[in-house]
Amino acid sequence: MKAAESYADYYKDRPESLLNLTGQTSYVDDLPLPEGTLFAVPVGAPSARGRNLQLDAREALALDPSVRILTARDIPGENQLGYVLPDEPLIADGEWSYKGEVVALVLARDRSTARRAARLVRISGEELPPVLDAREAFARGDIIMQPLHLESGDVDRAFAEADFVVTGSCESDGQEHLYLETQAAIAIPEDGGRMYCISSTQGPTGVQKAISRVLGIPMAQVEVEARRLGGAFGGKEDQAAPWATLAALGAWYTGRPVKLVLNRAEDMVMTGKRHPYSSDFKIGLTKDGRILGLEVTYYQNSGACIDLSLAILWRTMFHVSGAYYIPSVRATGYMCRTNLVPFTAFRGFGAPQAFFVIESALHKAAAVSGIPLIDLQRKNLISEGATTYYGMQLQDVRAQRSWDQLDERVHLHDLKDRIEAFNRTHRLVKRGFHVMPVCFGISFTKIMMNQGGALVHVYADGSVSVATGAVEMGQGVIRKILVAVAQTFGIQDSRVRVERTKTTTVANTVPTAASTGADINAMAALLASREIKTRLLTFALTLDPVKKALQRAPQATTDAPLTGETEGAGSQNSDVSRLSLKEEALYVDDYPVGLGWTALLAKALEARVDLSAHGYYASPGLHFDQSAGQGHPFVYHVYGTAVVQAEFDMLRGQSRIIQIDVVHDGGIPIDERIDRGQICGALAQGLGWALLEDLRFSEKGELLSSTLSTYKVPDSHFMDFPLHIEFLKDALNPLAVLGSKAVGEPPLMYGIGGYFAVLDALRAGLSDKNNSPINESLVSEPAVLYDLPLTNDKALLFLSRQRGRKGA
Ligand code: LUZ
Ligand code: MOS
Repeated sequence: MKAAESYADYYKDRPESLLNLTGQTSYVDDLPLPEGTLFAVPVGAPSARGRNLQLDAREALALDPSVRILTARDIPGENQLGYVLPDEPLIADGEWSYKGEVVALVLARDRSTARRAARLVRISGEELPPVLDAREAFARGDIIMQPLHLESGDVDRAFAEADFVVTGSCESDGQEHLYLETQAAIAIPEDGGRMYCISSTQGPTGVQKAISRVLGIPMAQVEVEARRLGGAFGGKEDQAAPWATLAALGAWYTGRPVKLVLNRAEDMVMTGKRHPYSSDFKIGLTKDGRILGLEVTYYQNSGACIDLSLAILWRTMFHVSGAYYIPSVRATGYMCRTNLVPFTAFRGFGAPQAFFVIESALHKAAAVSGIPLIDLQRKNLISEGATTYYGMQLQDVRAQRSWDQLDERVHLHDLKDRIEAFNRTHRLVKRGFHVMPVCFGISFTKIMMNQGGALVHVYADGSVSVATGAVEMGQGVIRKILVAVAQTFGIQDSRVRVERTKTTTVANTVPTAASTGADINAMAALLASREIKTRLLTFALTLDPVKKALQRAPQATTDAPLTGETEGAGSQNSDVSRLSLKEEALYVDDYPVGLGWTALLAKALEARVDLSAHGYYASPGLHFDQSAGQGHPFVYHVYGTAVVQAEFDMLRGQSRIIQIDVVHDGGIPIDERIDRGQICGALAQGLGWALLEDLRFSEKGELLSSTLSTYKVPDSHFMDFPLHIEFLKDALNPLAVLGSKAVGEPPLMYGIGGYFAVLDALRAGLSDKNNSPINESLVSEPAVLYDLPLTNDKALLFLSRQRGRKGA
């Protein structure tokens, strides 16, 4: 800040994103602490599975007089976090089921004392052999709940009639969220047995419920606040609750504020990740490339507790056929219980795993049938009016449009020719490409969760405060809320302030998740604002200049109403519909009446008009019959297509992305810059999952990739290639706020294209006779590998294995 600038001027035009970028925002770990705050450190189970847990805390307690050790016995309420099933104790009691599961909580006067004391807690017990693999758990009958099964059409007949029937298996690994801010909470005991907690959570209400349950106090006695998060990606949807609840337990027990912040190593070992899946597919198609039927079985590695696995498996089931239309589908999904950390929500939420399987199936079908993959894909893209296998008739389908807009830019067949020509003239560096079409359903798969609220206050000076259930985590949701409110009141953005998220301002909120943060919360804020605006306009009818203006002949307004801006249309008072607020002034028809925004507010306050309102939004049209497997589980879908070009250096054993072109259906973005950022970030995360991020557990169930030196994520060097993002043309979405579409998750799927682009570069290398003695026509199966991530070492192993089987 320059000395001459006033504080107010400095912040006037600096949106959250700029403050964030320049390090001027604070997170839980940055907050000033009340006097006497204790620091908490969780103690994790030493192995993946065991019973007869014994703790010896004597040495730890002797370290410092401030040290306290809490165990399951110290929990006043219920020692349970599970909602779908009661299978997740807050603190392990007797037995433990994954390495790092919390077995005790250490409190001390500062971080380092607490950490040292935690290391002195002696844990013993009887170790049991762990089960780590989903298929192994399945074989032992360790599945959680009933399998999910959805079927439509006649799958057996489809295979009988097909000219090609192709089968295969796929593996996709987990993924670390690696949010910059680790899990963090501060719990502050308040008067009257009340608990106040600041948590780095995507879902303050979920944390409120967990604290209330574990402490055995009513939800109204618990207040949870989330200011902003340094990233979350699903990792703080359900799994912020244990850390906040542990802090609250410590605060309850000691009567002092307690802060708990996981360090990176603890966070990587103790928190859930994306679910690994192991899947089988069978796909049948005609010789001209029409897909007739698909059968898929998913073995989801759910980890030790159910957590969000069920909702995630549902999302997998809804994305079985990816962006394609398949008339007959049979899908089965198993949640397999293993002795790994409970796997949890991660951007995409079970859909990326499904997309990987269906792309693998098409990829293999192309290899077996000889039909070029891009022709096979284009031919089977889902089209207008199609009904999904779960019974939802799709409207405003944009799969083909986005593919064709991309094709116009990139000329996919020319690209294919160019890459083949390149591969003929280059022996040691080979190229490949993959077109990745996406169709992603928007709504929480659990219908009840598709609701949200907002609270809007207009202050006398014309500034506006908005609170919603949305949590800002770098995705720009507060910017979208702000735009919706500012547009509704016709005022400048800088007048609007979006408040931190608190359970006492907006209650019963759903987590900011499922890409729906803006759809639900910006809409609730818009509805609340519209209510206040209607009060203001109705009041304005009583003002003389307005009365005078109304006596002039009515004139049609020139603005075409945007979606969500249908006020007036159904208004009973047609005079009100001639009034509007824009450019900080009151208009009648298209003429200003000489009353500015703040002058209008002053008059309204004088006349005792309520300038606060609560807004509520429930996403429309959702229903689903689980037993029939039919219904309408999504408000709409997001479409898009990306083409990824990659190369593989056969000598150095390294892959590289060369270029990515995207056409994305963003509706009419509320702020295009934010959506571009989301697409770019999601793409990086998808590419990381597909190509780099190598989550490794030892055979004893210990996380081996538990540091940033052993777990490689995409960085700015990796992302250093031409990336062209274009939005789909004519894309207004009548089903979400201001014509926009949700953006957070769908573009992650584009990254899966990176997998197949590199795989095809490898295949080009293998089929180059100068290069490799293997001749694909001599082997019965095409050289394919559906085992994600396709890291460089896996690629090299694949090459050497394929060469080893020459002529087999
Ligand atoms: N969370 C959730 C999600 O609870 N339900 C969902 O359907 C979902 N989808 C994507 C991401 N998070
Ligand atoms: Mo979720 S994967 O928290 O949107």
